[in-house]
Amino acid sequence: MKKCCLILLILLVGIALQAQKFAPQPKPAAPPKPYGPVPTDAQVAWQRMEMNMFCHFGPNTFTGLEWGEGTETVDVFNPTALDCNQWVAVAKNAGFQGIIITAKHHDGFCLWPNPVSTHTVRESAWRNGKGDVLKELSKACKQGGVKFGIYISPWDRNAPTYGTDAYNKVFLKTLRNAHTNYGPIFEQWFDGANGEGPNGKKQVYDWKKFNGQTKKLQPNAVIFSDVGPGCRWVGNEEGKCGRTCWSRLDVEGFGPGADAPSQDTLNAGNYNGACWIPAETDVSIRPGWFWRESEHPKSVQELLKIYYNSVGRNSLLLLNVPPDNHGLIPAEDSLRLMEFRAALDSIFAHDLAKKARFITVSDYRTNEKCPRFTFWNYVLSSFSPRQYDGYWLIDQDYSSYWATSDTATTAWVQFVFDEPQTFNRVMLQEYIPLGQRVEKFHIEVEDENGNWRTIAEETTIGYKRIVLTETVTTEKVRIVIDQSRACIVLNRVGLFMDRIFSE
Ligand code: FUL
Repeated sequence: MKKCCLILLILLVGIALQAQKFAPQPKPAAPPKPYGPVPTDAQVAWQRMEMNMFCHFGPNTFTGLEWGEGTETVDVFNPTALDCNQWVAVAKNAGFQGIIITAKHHDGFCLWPNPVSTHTVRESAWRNGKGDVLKELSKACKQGGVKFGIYISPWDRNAPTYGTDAYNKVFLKTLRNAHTNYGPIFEQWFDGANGEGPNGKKQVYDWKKFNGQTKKLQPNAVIFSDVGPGCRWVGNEEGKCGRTCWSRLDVEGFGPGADAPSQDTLNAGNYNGACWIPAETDVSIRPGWFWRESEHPKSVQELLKIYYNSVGRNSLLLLNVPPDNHGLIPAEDSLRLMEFRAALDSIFAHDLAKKARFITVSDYRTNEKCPRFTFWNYVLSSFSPRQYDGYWLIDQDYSSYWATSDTATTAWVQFVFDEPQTFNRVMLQEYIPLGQRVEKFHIEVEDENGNWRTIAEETTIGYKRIVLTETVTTEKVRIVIDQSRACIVLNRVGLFMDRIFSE
């Protein structure tokens, strides 16, 4: 008799669940309204690239200088075996989505035949003056499916007009030429550095025109400078973004170079910044920006640390990998990058969060009358997940997310597993097309006695946050958002085990 009742009960539950599957879904709740400044589509696409490769290449590659004087003879530039396809192959295999080349560094030498300069590849003996690095690299990028970006230094130690009004016109023509002949460009990099010193030449740059023309000619290019407008300098060259990092910045009254906000501000952003200007972390794989025979690439440990401190802290990583005097990425750098890639793959290939039996949330956006009975709700959702429920934190679609009701600015999501999981990295992502919201959160795990223990307390999340925790083994993990500036909108939670990096 008992057995019969049990079978009947199971059958009834089964039918109820199936019926639920076909039952009309409640009208989906309206999506959250954007909060604060939000990124453009180009900025979202840029941020999602996560890691790009910087290539410092030019006369300095051959002289060993970091800042060329501008007086070097053009024949100094003589790569004997330039092969941009090799750069692209290395970049792709390492997982970089784009390459940015120093088309003109501070010495003024142009890697393409810039018509408004006489200090270019055209004047050099290299390939009888017919060589063009931008042409070769942009073509290789297109063929390889890697995006192409350009660094052009405003500071120019060679241009005769530098320090006069006329230079702004020369610079605009220089930009125009690069932007019309080698596009599309995903990022335009404006360096704020200037070493003229108090008695040197003073150039008042026409940033309005530089940015305006760039936007017109390359509307999808994200413009980098200390203060954006597309993305900002992270404030140091050590590969370290702030633990608190807002993608917002106030630029009123500020400018690139000497007019930039403090490096601390650039590192953390402004809590109430009026503009969406995310941080970009530029750092070199070697001690210098340009190749030197005596220098060597950083270790995998150092690269992983940089990764966690940049991509893992709401910043894009622009890692400089300088080609050598042959015009090739040296074997030791390329090998190191492959080791770095293998390490990242081994850490991030297995997302343990996806193994959760239940994902319950304290709140989600809905029009349902009684949505708070979260466990049951999850059981039902596993048949056809409710929009904005916790399930969307582990799916593949970037644009699906967990979102709370408008009034819920604190909330939790809990992952329950069938068996204990061991991890030490927690990845969180906010859905940034709707702005950056979270300002305080913590992570808890349940121990074998059923006690909850906090393993991390942090501030911002942004596009991506990877929290390094102690190694824990648990069947239950809870992410608690303690403070959000508007309702919570997260599109990813991941749990990973890193057996390689140790601090
Ligand atoms: C700095 C420059 O002075 C360095 O040479 C390098 O190009 C780095 C990326 O930016 O401001």
